[in-house]
Amino acid sequence: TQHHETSSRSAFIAIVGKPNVGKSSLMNAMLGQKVAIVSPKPQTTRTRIMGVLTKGETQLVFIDTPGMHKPRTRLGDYMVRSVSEAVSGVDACMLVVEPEGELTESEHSLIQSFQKSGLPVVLAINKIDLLEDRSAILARIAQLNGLYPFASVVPVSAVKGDGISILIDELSAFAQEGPHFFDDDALTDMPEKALAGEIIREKLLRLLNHEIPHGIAVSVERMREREEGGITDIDAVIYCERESHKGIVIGKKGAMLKKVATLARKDMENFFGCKVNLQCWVKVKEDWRNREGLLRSFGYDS
Ligand code: GDP
Ligand code: K
Ligand code: MG
Repeated sequence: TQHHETSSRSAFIAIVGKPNVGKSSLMNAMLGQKVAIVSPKPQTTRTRIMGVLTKGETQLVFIDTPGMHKPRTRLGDYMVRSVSEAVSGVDACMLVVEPEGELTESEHSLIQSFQKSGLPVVLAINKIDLLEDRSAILARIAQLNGLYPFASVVPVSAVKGDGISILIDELSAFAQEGPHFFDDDALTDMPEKALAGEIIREKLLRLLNHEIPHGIAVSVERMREREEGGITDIDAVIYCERESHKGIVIGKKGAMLKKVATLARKDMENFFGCKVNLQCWVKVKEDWRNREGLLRSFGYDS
């Protein structure tokens, strides 16, 4: 029998860092597609999301984690646990930090956990577009290099796209010989229904006031392509914690819900590559964040 020499390689990479540092934005920038939702609010990313990037023989599987924070609810607790689960068993970590300022306590404890595990870590200094004086990057690199023997340090901007291909190259160095775990054209492990729900949640996070979005969950009840093809019907329920929140989500004469649904539909059409007919309903489910059964029905497996 003939022996086929395979050179396919893959690496699992956990993306970690404090909330809002740009973890999801960086993963999306590397994938060239918005897979993880992004917003200026902490706790935007609730579950572990895998992003898949295949370039030639190398497949990188990114695990985008929720930021570290002190859990106050069962959902928060789940989010923190999914960070530590994501880090175990990966080939390397990518730690994302701000371009300036003191490191937080949670960042220091992450570095300590690297020290214990001896995990290779690529440090991404994100948001360098915000620096007025680019030469400040050198001092930042020197400061951070003193804290851990990082495999490499890459200054990047997820928003401007600076340094992204260097980052991909650095991370590719950790790929091990072996099969690809996903199809070469896959972008994520997230089921399409969950992705559609996340797109709606992102619009809500962007358009609504501070207090409400964390009390919101989206459940996509139906997603079906019509027989004649070309159009996909998507039915989604937006759950909020209070009757008063429901009014805000719907808005005056339904204006807010319409805006959310229009923006979400455009993103879905772009992502799924077909026309979408999106229907959204708003329901009240009090205190859903603390009820495990409901958490599971929203897709947060714990
Ligand atoms: P995460 O919580 O770490 O996943 O952070 P996100 O990816 O959700 O980003 C948080 C906020 O930072 C969003 O408003 C992003 O648009 C913004 N952001 C992310 N990367 C950059 C960057 O390179 N430059 C600037 N100026 N903003 C960024
Ligand atoms: K965020
Ligand atoms: Mg995120």
